[in-house]
Amino acid sequence: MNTYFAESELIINGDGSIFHLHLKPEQLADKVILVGDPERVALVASHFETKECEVSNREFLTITGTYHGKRITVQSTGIGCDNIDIVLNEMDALANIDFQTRTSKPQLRSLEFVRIGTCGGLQPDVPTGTYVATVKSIGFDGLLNFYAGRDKVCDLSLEQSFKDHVKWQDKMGNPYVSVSDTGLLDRIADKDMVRGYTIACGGFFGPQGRQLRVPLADPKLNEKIESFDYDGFHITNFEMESSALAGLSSLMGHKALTVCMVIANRVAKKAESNYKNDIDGLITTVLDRI
Ligand code: R1P
Ligand code: URA
Repeated sequence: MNTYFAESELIINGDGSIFHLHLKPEQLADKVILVGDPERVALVASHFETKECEVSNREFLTITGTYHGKRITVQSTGIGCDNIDIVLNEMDALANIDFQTRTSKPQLRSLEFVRIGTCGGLQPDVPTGTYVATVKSIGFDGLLNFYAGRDKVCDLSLEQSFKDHVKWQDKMGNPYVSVSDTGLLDRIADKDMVRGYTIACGGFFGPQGRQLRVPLADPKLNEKIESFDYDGFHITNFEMESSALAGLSSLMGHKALTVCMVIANRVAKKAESNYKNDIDGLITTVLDRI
């Protein structure tokens, strides 16, 4: 049976564009670069030789164009996994739902998502300026727990080892471990990138162990995260979107990878706030390899 997606479930604007992104199906490329900051969209698109459309609504700015002949959409997501839920579901709908009949198309159109982000380094060997590619992502955000296939796409063994190692407190939610696409990882994460496990947090302060004036539920959590070792991998970095991106992509039949530039090192207690020009190196590297 082909499910009919009612107006309330799949909201389409009067001009035929999807509710939040304001994008129309024909404006989406198969290769998608996701960035948090809308300003980073312009930086990515400054390398395009052609630009076919530029659309914006709220924090969601989209440009589709070509780089060395490859058709690419670059999309800002804003901050957090809640926005990844919107962007991934709306892009999947643009690709795989017929907006006229409001039913799924017969053939899956699989998209490639590469997120170019910034992150905090959690090990001494990932100083500011390092490029980190996420092999697996531990989601502190909880988003994937609301989807039925969660256990089939998550690494449950890593999930349990992590919880045991840090003596996870259930009141902090239920972390899940999503897995990046290995083909994208092999294509994009060359020797110029460190491969590691990433924690995607539902916040920049408390969930990442930054204590300003409000005390934390577990002040020792970051120390325990830093000492965790699984299959020779360490947890290299904190950011805020990779878990939902990899998890939802797996559930939808898409491919996803997150690569980030380290802008703060939590062990060395150093930060680089003036990073916006430096991230261009990571952008061109990804554009060449995507
Ligand atoms: C926090 O400052 C934001 O920066 C990181 C985090 O994931 C979070 O979105 O990524 P972006 O620079 O891509 O936004
Ligand atoms: N983004 C994060 O989420 N954390 C950091 O420490 C730096 C960038």
